Amino acid sequence: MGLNIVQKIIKTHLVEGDMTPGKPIAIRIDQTLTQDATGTMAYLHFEAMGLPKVQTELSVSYVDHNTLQAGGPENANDHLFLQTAAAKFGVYFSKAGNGICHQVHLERFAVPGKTLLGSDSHTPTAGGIGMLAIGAGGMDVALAMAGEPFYLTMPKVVRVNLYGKLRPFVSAKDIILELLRRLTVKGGLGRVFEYGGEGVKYLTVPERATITNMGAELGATTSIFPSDEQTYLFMKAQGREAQWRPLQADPDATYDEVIDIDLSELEPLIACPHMPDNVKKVKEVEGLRVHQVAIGSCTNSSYRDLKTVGEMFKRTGKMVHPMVSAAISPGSKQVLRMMDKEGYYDVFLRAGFRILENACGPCIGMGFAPPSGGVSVRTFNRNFYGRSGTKDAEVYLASPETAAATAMKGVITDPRDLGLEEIKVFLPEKFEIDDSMIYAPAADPDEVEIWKGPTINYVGYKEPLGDKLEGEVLLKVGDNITTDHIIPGGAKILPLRSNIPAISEYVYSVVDETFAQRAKEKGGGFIVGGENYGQGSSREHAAIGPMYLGIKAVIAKSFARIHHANLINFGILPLVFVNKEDYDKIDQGDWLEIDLSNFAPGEDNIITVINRTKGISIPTKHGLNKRQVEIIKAGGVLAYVKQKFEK
Ligand code: MIC
Ligand code: SF4
Repeated sequence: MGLNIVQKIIKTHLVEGDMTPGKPIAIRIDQTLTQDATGTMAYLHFEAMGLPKVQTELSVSYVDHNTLQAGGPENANDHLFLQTAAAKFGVYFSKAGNGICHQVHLERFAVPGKTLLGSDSHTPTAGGIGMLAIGAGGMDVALAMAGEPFYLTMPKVVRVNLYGKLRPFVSAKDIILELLRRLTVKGGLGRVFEYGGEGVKYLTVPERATITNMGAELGATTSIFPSDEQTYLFMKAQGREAQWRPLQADPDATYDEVIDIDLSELEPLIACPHMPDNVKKVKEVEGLRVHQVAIGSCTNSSYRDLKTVGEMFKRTGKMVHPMVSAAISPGSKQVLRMMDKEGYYDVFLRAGFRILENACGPCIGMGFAPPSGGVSVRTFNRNFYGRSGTKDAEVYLASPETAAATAMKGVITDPRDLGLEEIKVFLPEKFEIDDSMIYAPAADPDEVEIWKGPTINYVGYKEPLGDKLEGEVLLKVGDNITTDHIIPGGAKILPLRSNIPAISEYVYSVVDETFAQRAKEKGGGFIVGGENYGQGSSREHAAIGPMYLGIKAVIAKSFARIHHANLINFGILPLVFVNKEDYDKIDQGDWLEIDLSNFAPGEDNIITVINRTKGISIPTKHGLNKRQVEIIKAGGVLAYVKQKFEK
């Protein structure tokens, strides 16, 4: 029987399991990537494992998230730590100023047919080149660097059939927004989206990467495109044609589900506040007054995206509207140099754009926050409540075309209304290749001393749970809680990513300011959540912080994949209500007891939660496999692998 692309890659990397959807498997990881906000922890974990050198084919450490701290040495301390750790452990280091990890990885390192594990939820960006690229917590990435396989649930493979051709001013972003509109932020759970069909050949690698990038917002394990002529052209323009290889699904490949999208029917779409799946036609919200426009992020900051914006301003001769503050953050130094070379830097400056650093910047609330109650139109992938840095801002997500038209008019504008002729951006023959800010690992690691500033404060695991858990429900939350709710981003909190006691003070601070204090006073306890608990980012601080505050278990209706894995890694028991209505039978402040003496692997094993306050018993399931149960029992994965490495 023929194989699809996902099965082909998994088959050649399979270490455990048999590719039955829904069953646990383990795969070998060829490449890893980290970024600074999660990377500090990843290398601290790796150091704690006690190995001299990474075991992967290639590992890269990027600095792109916390680049411009306003006062305080934390960022600079982290960067130095990361640079010295990379040099010592055999990892390439991409310095701040070189670009956003996903954009740079696509340009310089990603290879079709290989596996990539990254400590960032948008790692699937590299699926645009035909890589099986998965986001995970820093601990899982540290384990992969240590040569351990990556454990996951064999996903269902969804074939997304693209046919027809996009109309002018409708672009890749609209394709993924259409999927989010149809499937919602939960629609991708346990699935990989494999793109195919006639429409694929018209999409360049960076356009494909926009789609696989934002596939993360579907909750998908990852997304992937075939490796074809387009892939070859992109890699050739990067001077990497020698690394190209073709990768296609067999003609008789089968899929668990199929979705059809007629590209010729799509029109410009926009995700409205405060969820990426709150998608409407641009036409439906046209005319809304906008205060700022931001073009950039790992979703839409490629050569193609910026050149399209540049051409729109050049051809209309328009300026940014006087009442709009508009900014561009290029995806990488390469993109910036291309813009410079082709004269678009000048176009942007003349048009009145602010040019921000080529980094994550405003996407993670690092500056450029909207005014109070303001409306911001962004080409990014997330518009979660408060993420922009302004609590009451209204953030919309759209294509570069829509963002550019909106910046000109000062109100949300359908780019087709500008009356411009179609803009076609072709790949350049050769990109401006400049790897001068990427450093190879040290030739002699013994000569490198890892530099650790005083703001780096590591806590990797805690005491094992024991046989009986008891305590108070410290917080009860609703559906779709994001990791941004659990550990917010932003200029104040991000610099604390390598300081666990300090960052833990901010756990759930946007939901309930007194949470951390209460957790400490009560000596820990429980959290109760709704559906899709922990969606969004890969940040394991959303598990480490609660662990540090003594959270023993999270009981929810369902969990998002990466956060679920992160909870287990840090010894917090994730329990799922057997009957969803039981969610109503626990209130904040209730006293719970959980007997773990029969805690054993098994999908259907029941764990009874006794609500002492209400005098009732509530059945829950953990669904954990043998390895996961052992990890919880050991007090976290670090303690677990240490036992294993010592044997
Ligand atoms: C994000 O987009 O939320 C981040 C910041 O890139 C995170 C990682 C982090 O919190 O460090 C992600 O997506 O995984
Ligand atoms: Fe950076 Fe934003 Fe992409 Fe996360 S989503 S990696 S913060 S640009």
